[in-house]
Amino acid sequence: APIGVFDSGVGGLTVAREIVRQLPGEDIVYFGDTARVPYGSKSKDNIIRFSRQIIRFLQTKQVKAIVIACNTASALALDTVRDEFDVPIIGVVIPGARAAVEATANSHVGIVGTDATVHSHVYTKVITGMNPEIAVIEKACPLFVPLVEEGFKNHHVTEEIIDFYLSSMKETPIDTMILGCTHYPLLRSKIRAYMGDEIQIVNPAYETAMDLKHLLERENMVNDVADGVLGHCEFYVSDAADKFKEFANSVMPYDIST
Ligand code: DGN
Repeated sequence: APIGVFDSGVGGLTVAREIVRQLPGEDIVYFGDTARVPYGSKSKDNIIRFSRQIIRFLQTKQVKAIVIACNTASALALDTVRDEFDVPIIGVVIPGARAAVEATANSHVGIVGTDATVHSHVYTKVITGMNPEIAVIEKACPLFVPLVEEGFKNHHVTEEIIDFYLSSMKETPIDTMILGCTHYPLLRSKIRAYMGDEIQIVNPAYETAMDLKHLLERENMVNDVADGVLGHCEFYVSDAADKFKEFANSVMPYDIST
């Protein structure tokens, strides 16, 4: 059975990419809600409603587990939908938070994400729930998403916007930073260059794929690579398939078909 992965659009591909790397034998069914992106500016009720619809769709594909590959949907919908469905559902927030708690040496962690993720304070709640000593500083960076989607990664405006959003965080003592939005790992080298080499950068996509691997191992559900045959990825979107495909081909380790 495949793994279901969903996101508000293309961002979750950074999570799918990590799953392919860490669990190369697994089949993946990916759903990108490109008709309703961005989730970052939507209300909690709607994000829960969208997530339910997508989970029902993924269940028609007989998925054995579902990854909410979107920080915004993980932050706002995971708690609700996890109790409503039988299939195991994991999000990206808890794995990312746990990695940051383990990584920080001075107990100061910075979070960047969408408006919705930051205003939910979910990362702060999860981190301080794991270790109340840790001070968390959050910053919404909504313009990072369109910059990545429009291919502006190497444009000088991206550096200016990074400076605009992160200059105050740079003044704080944080030694660990969570890239709390699916698109931000694609700006990682720029953020790293700006924040400096001393900062440890946590990519929740990577941590989530590790958690998924542990979950499948626990449940004895791992699909090993048999005879060199890798897992197959199937992609579904709610709009603009061509644009999705172009972006996916720049993120995934191989060309995709939809
Ligand atoms: N996938 C969203 C997230 O990780 O928060 C970012 C895209 C969006 O919906 N704004």
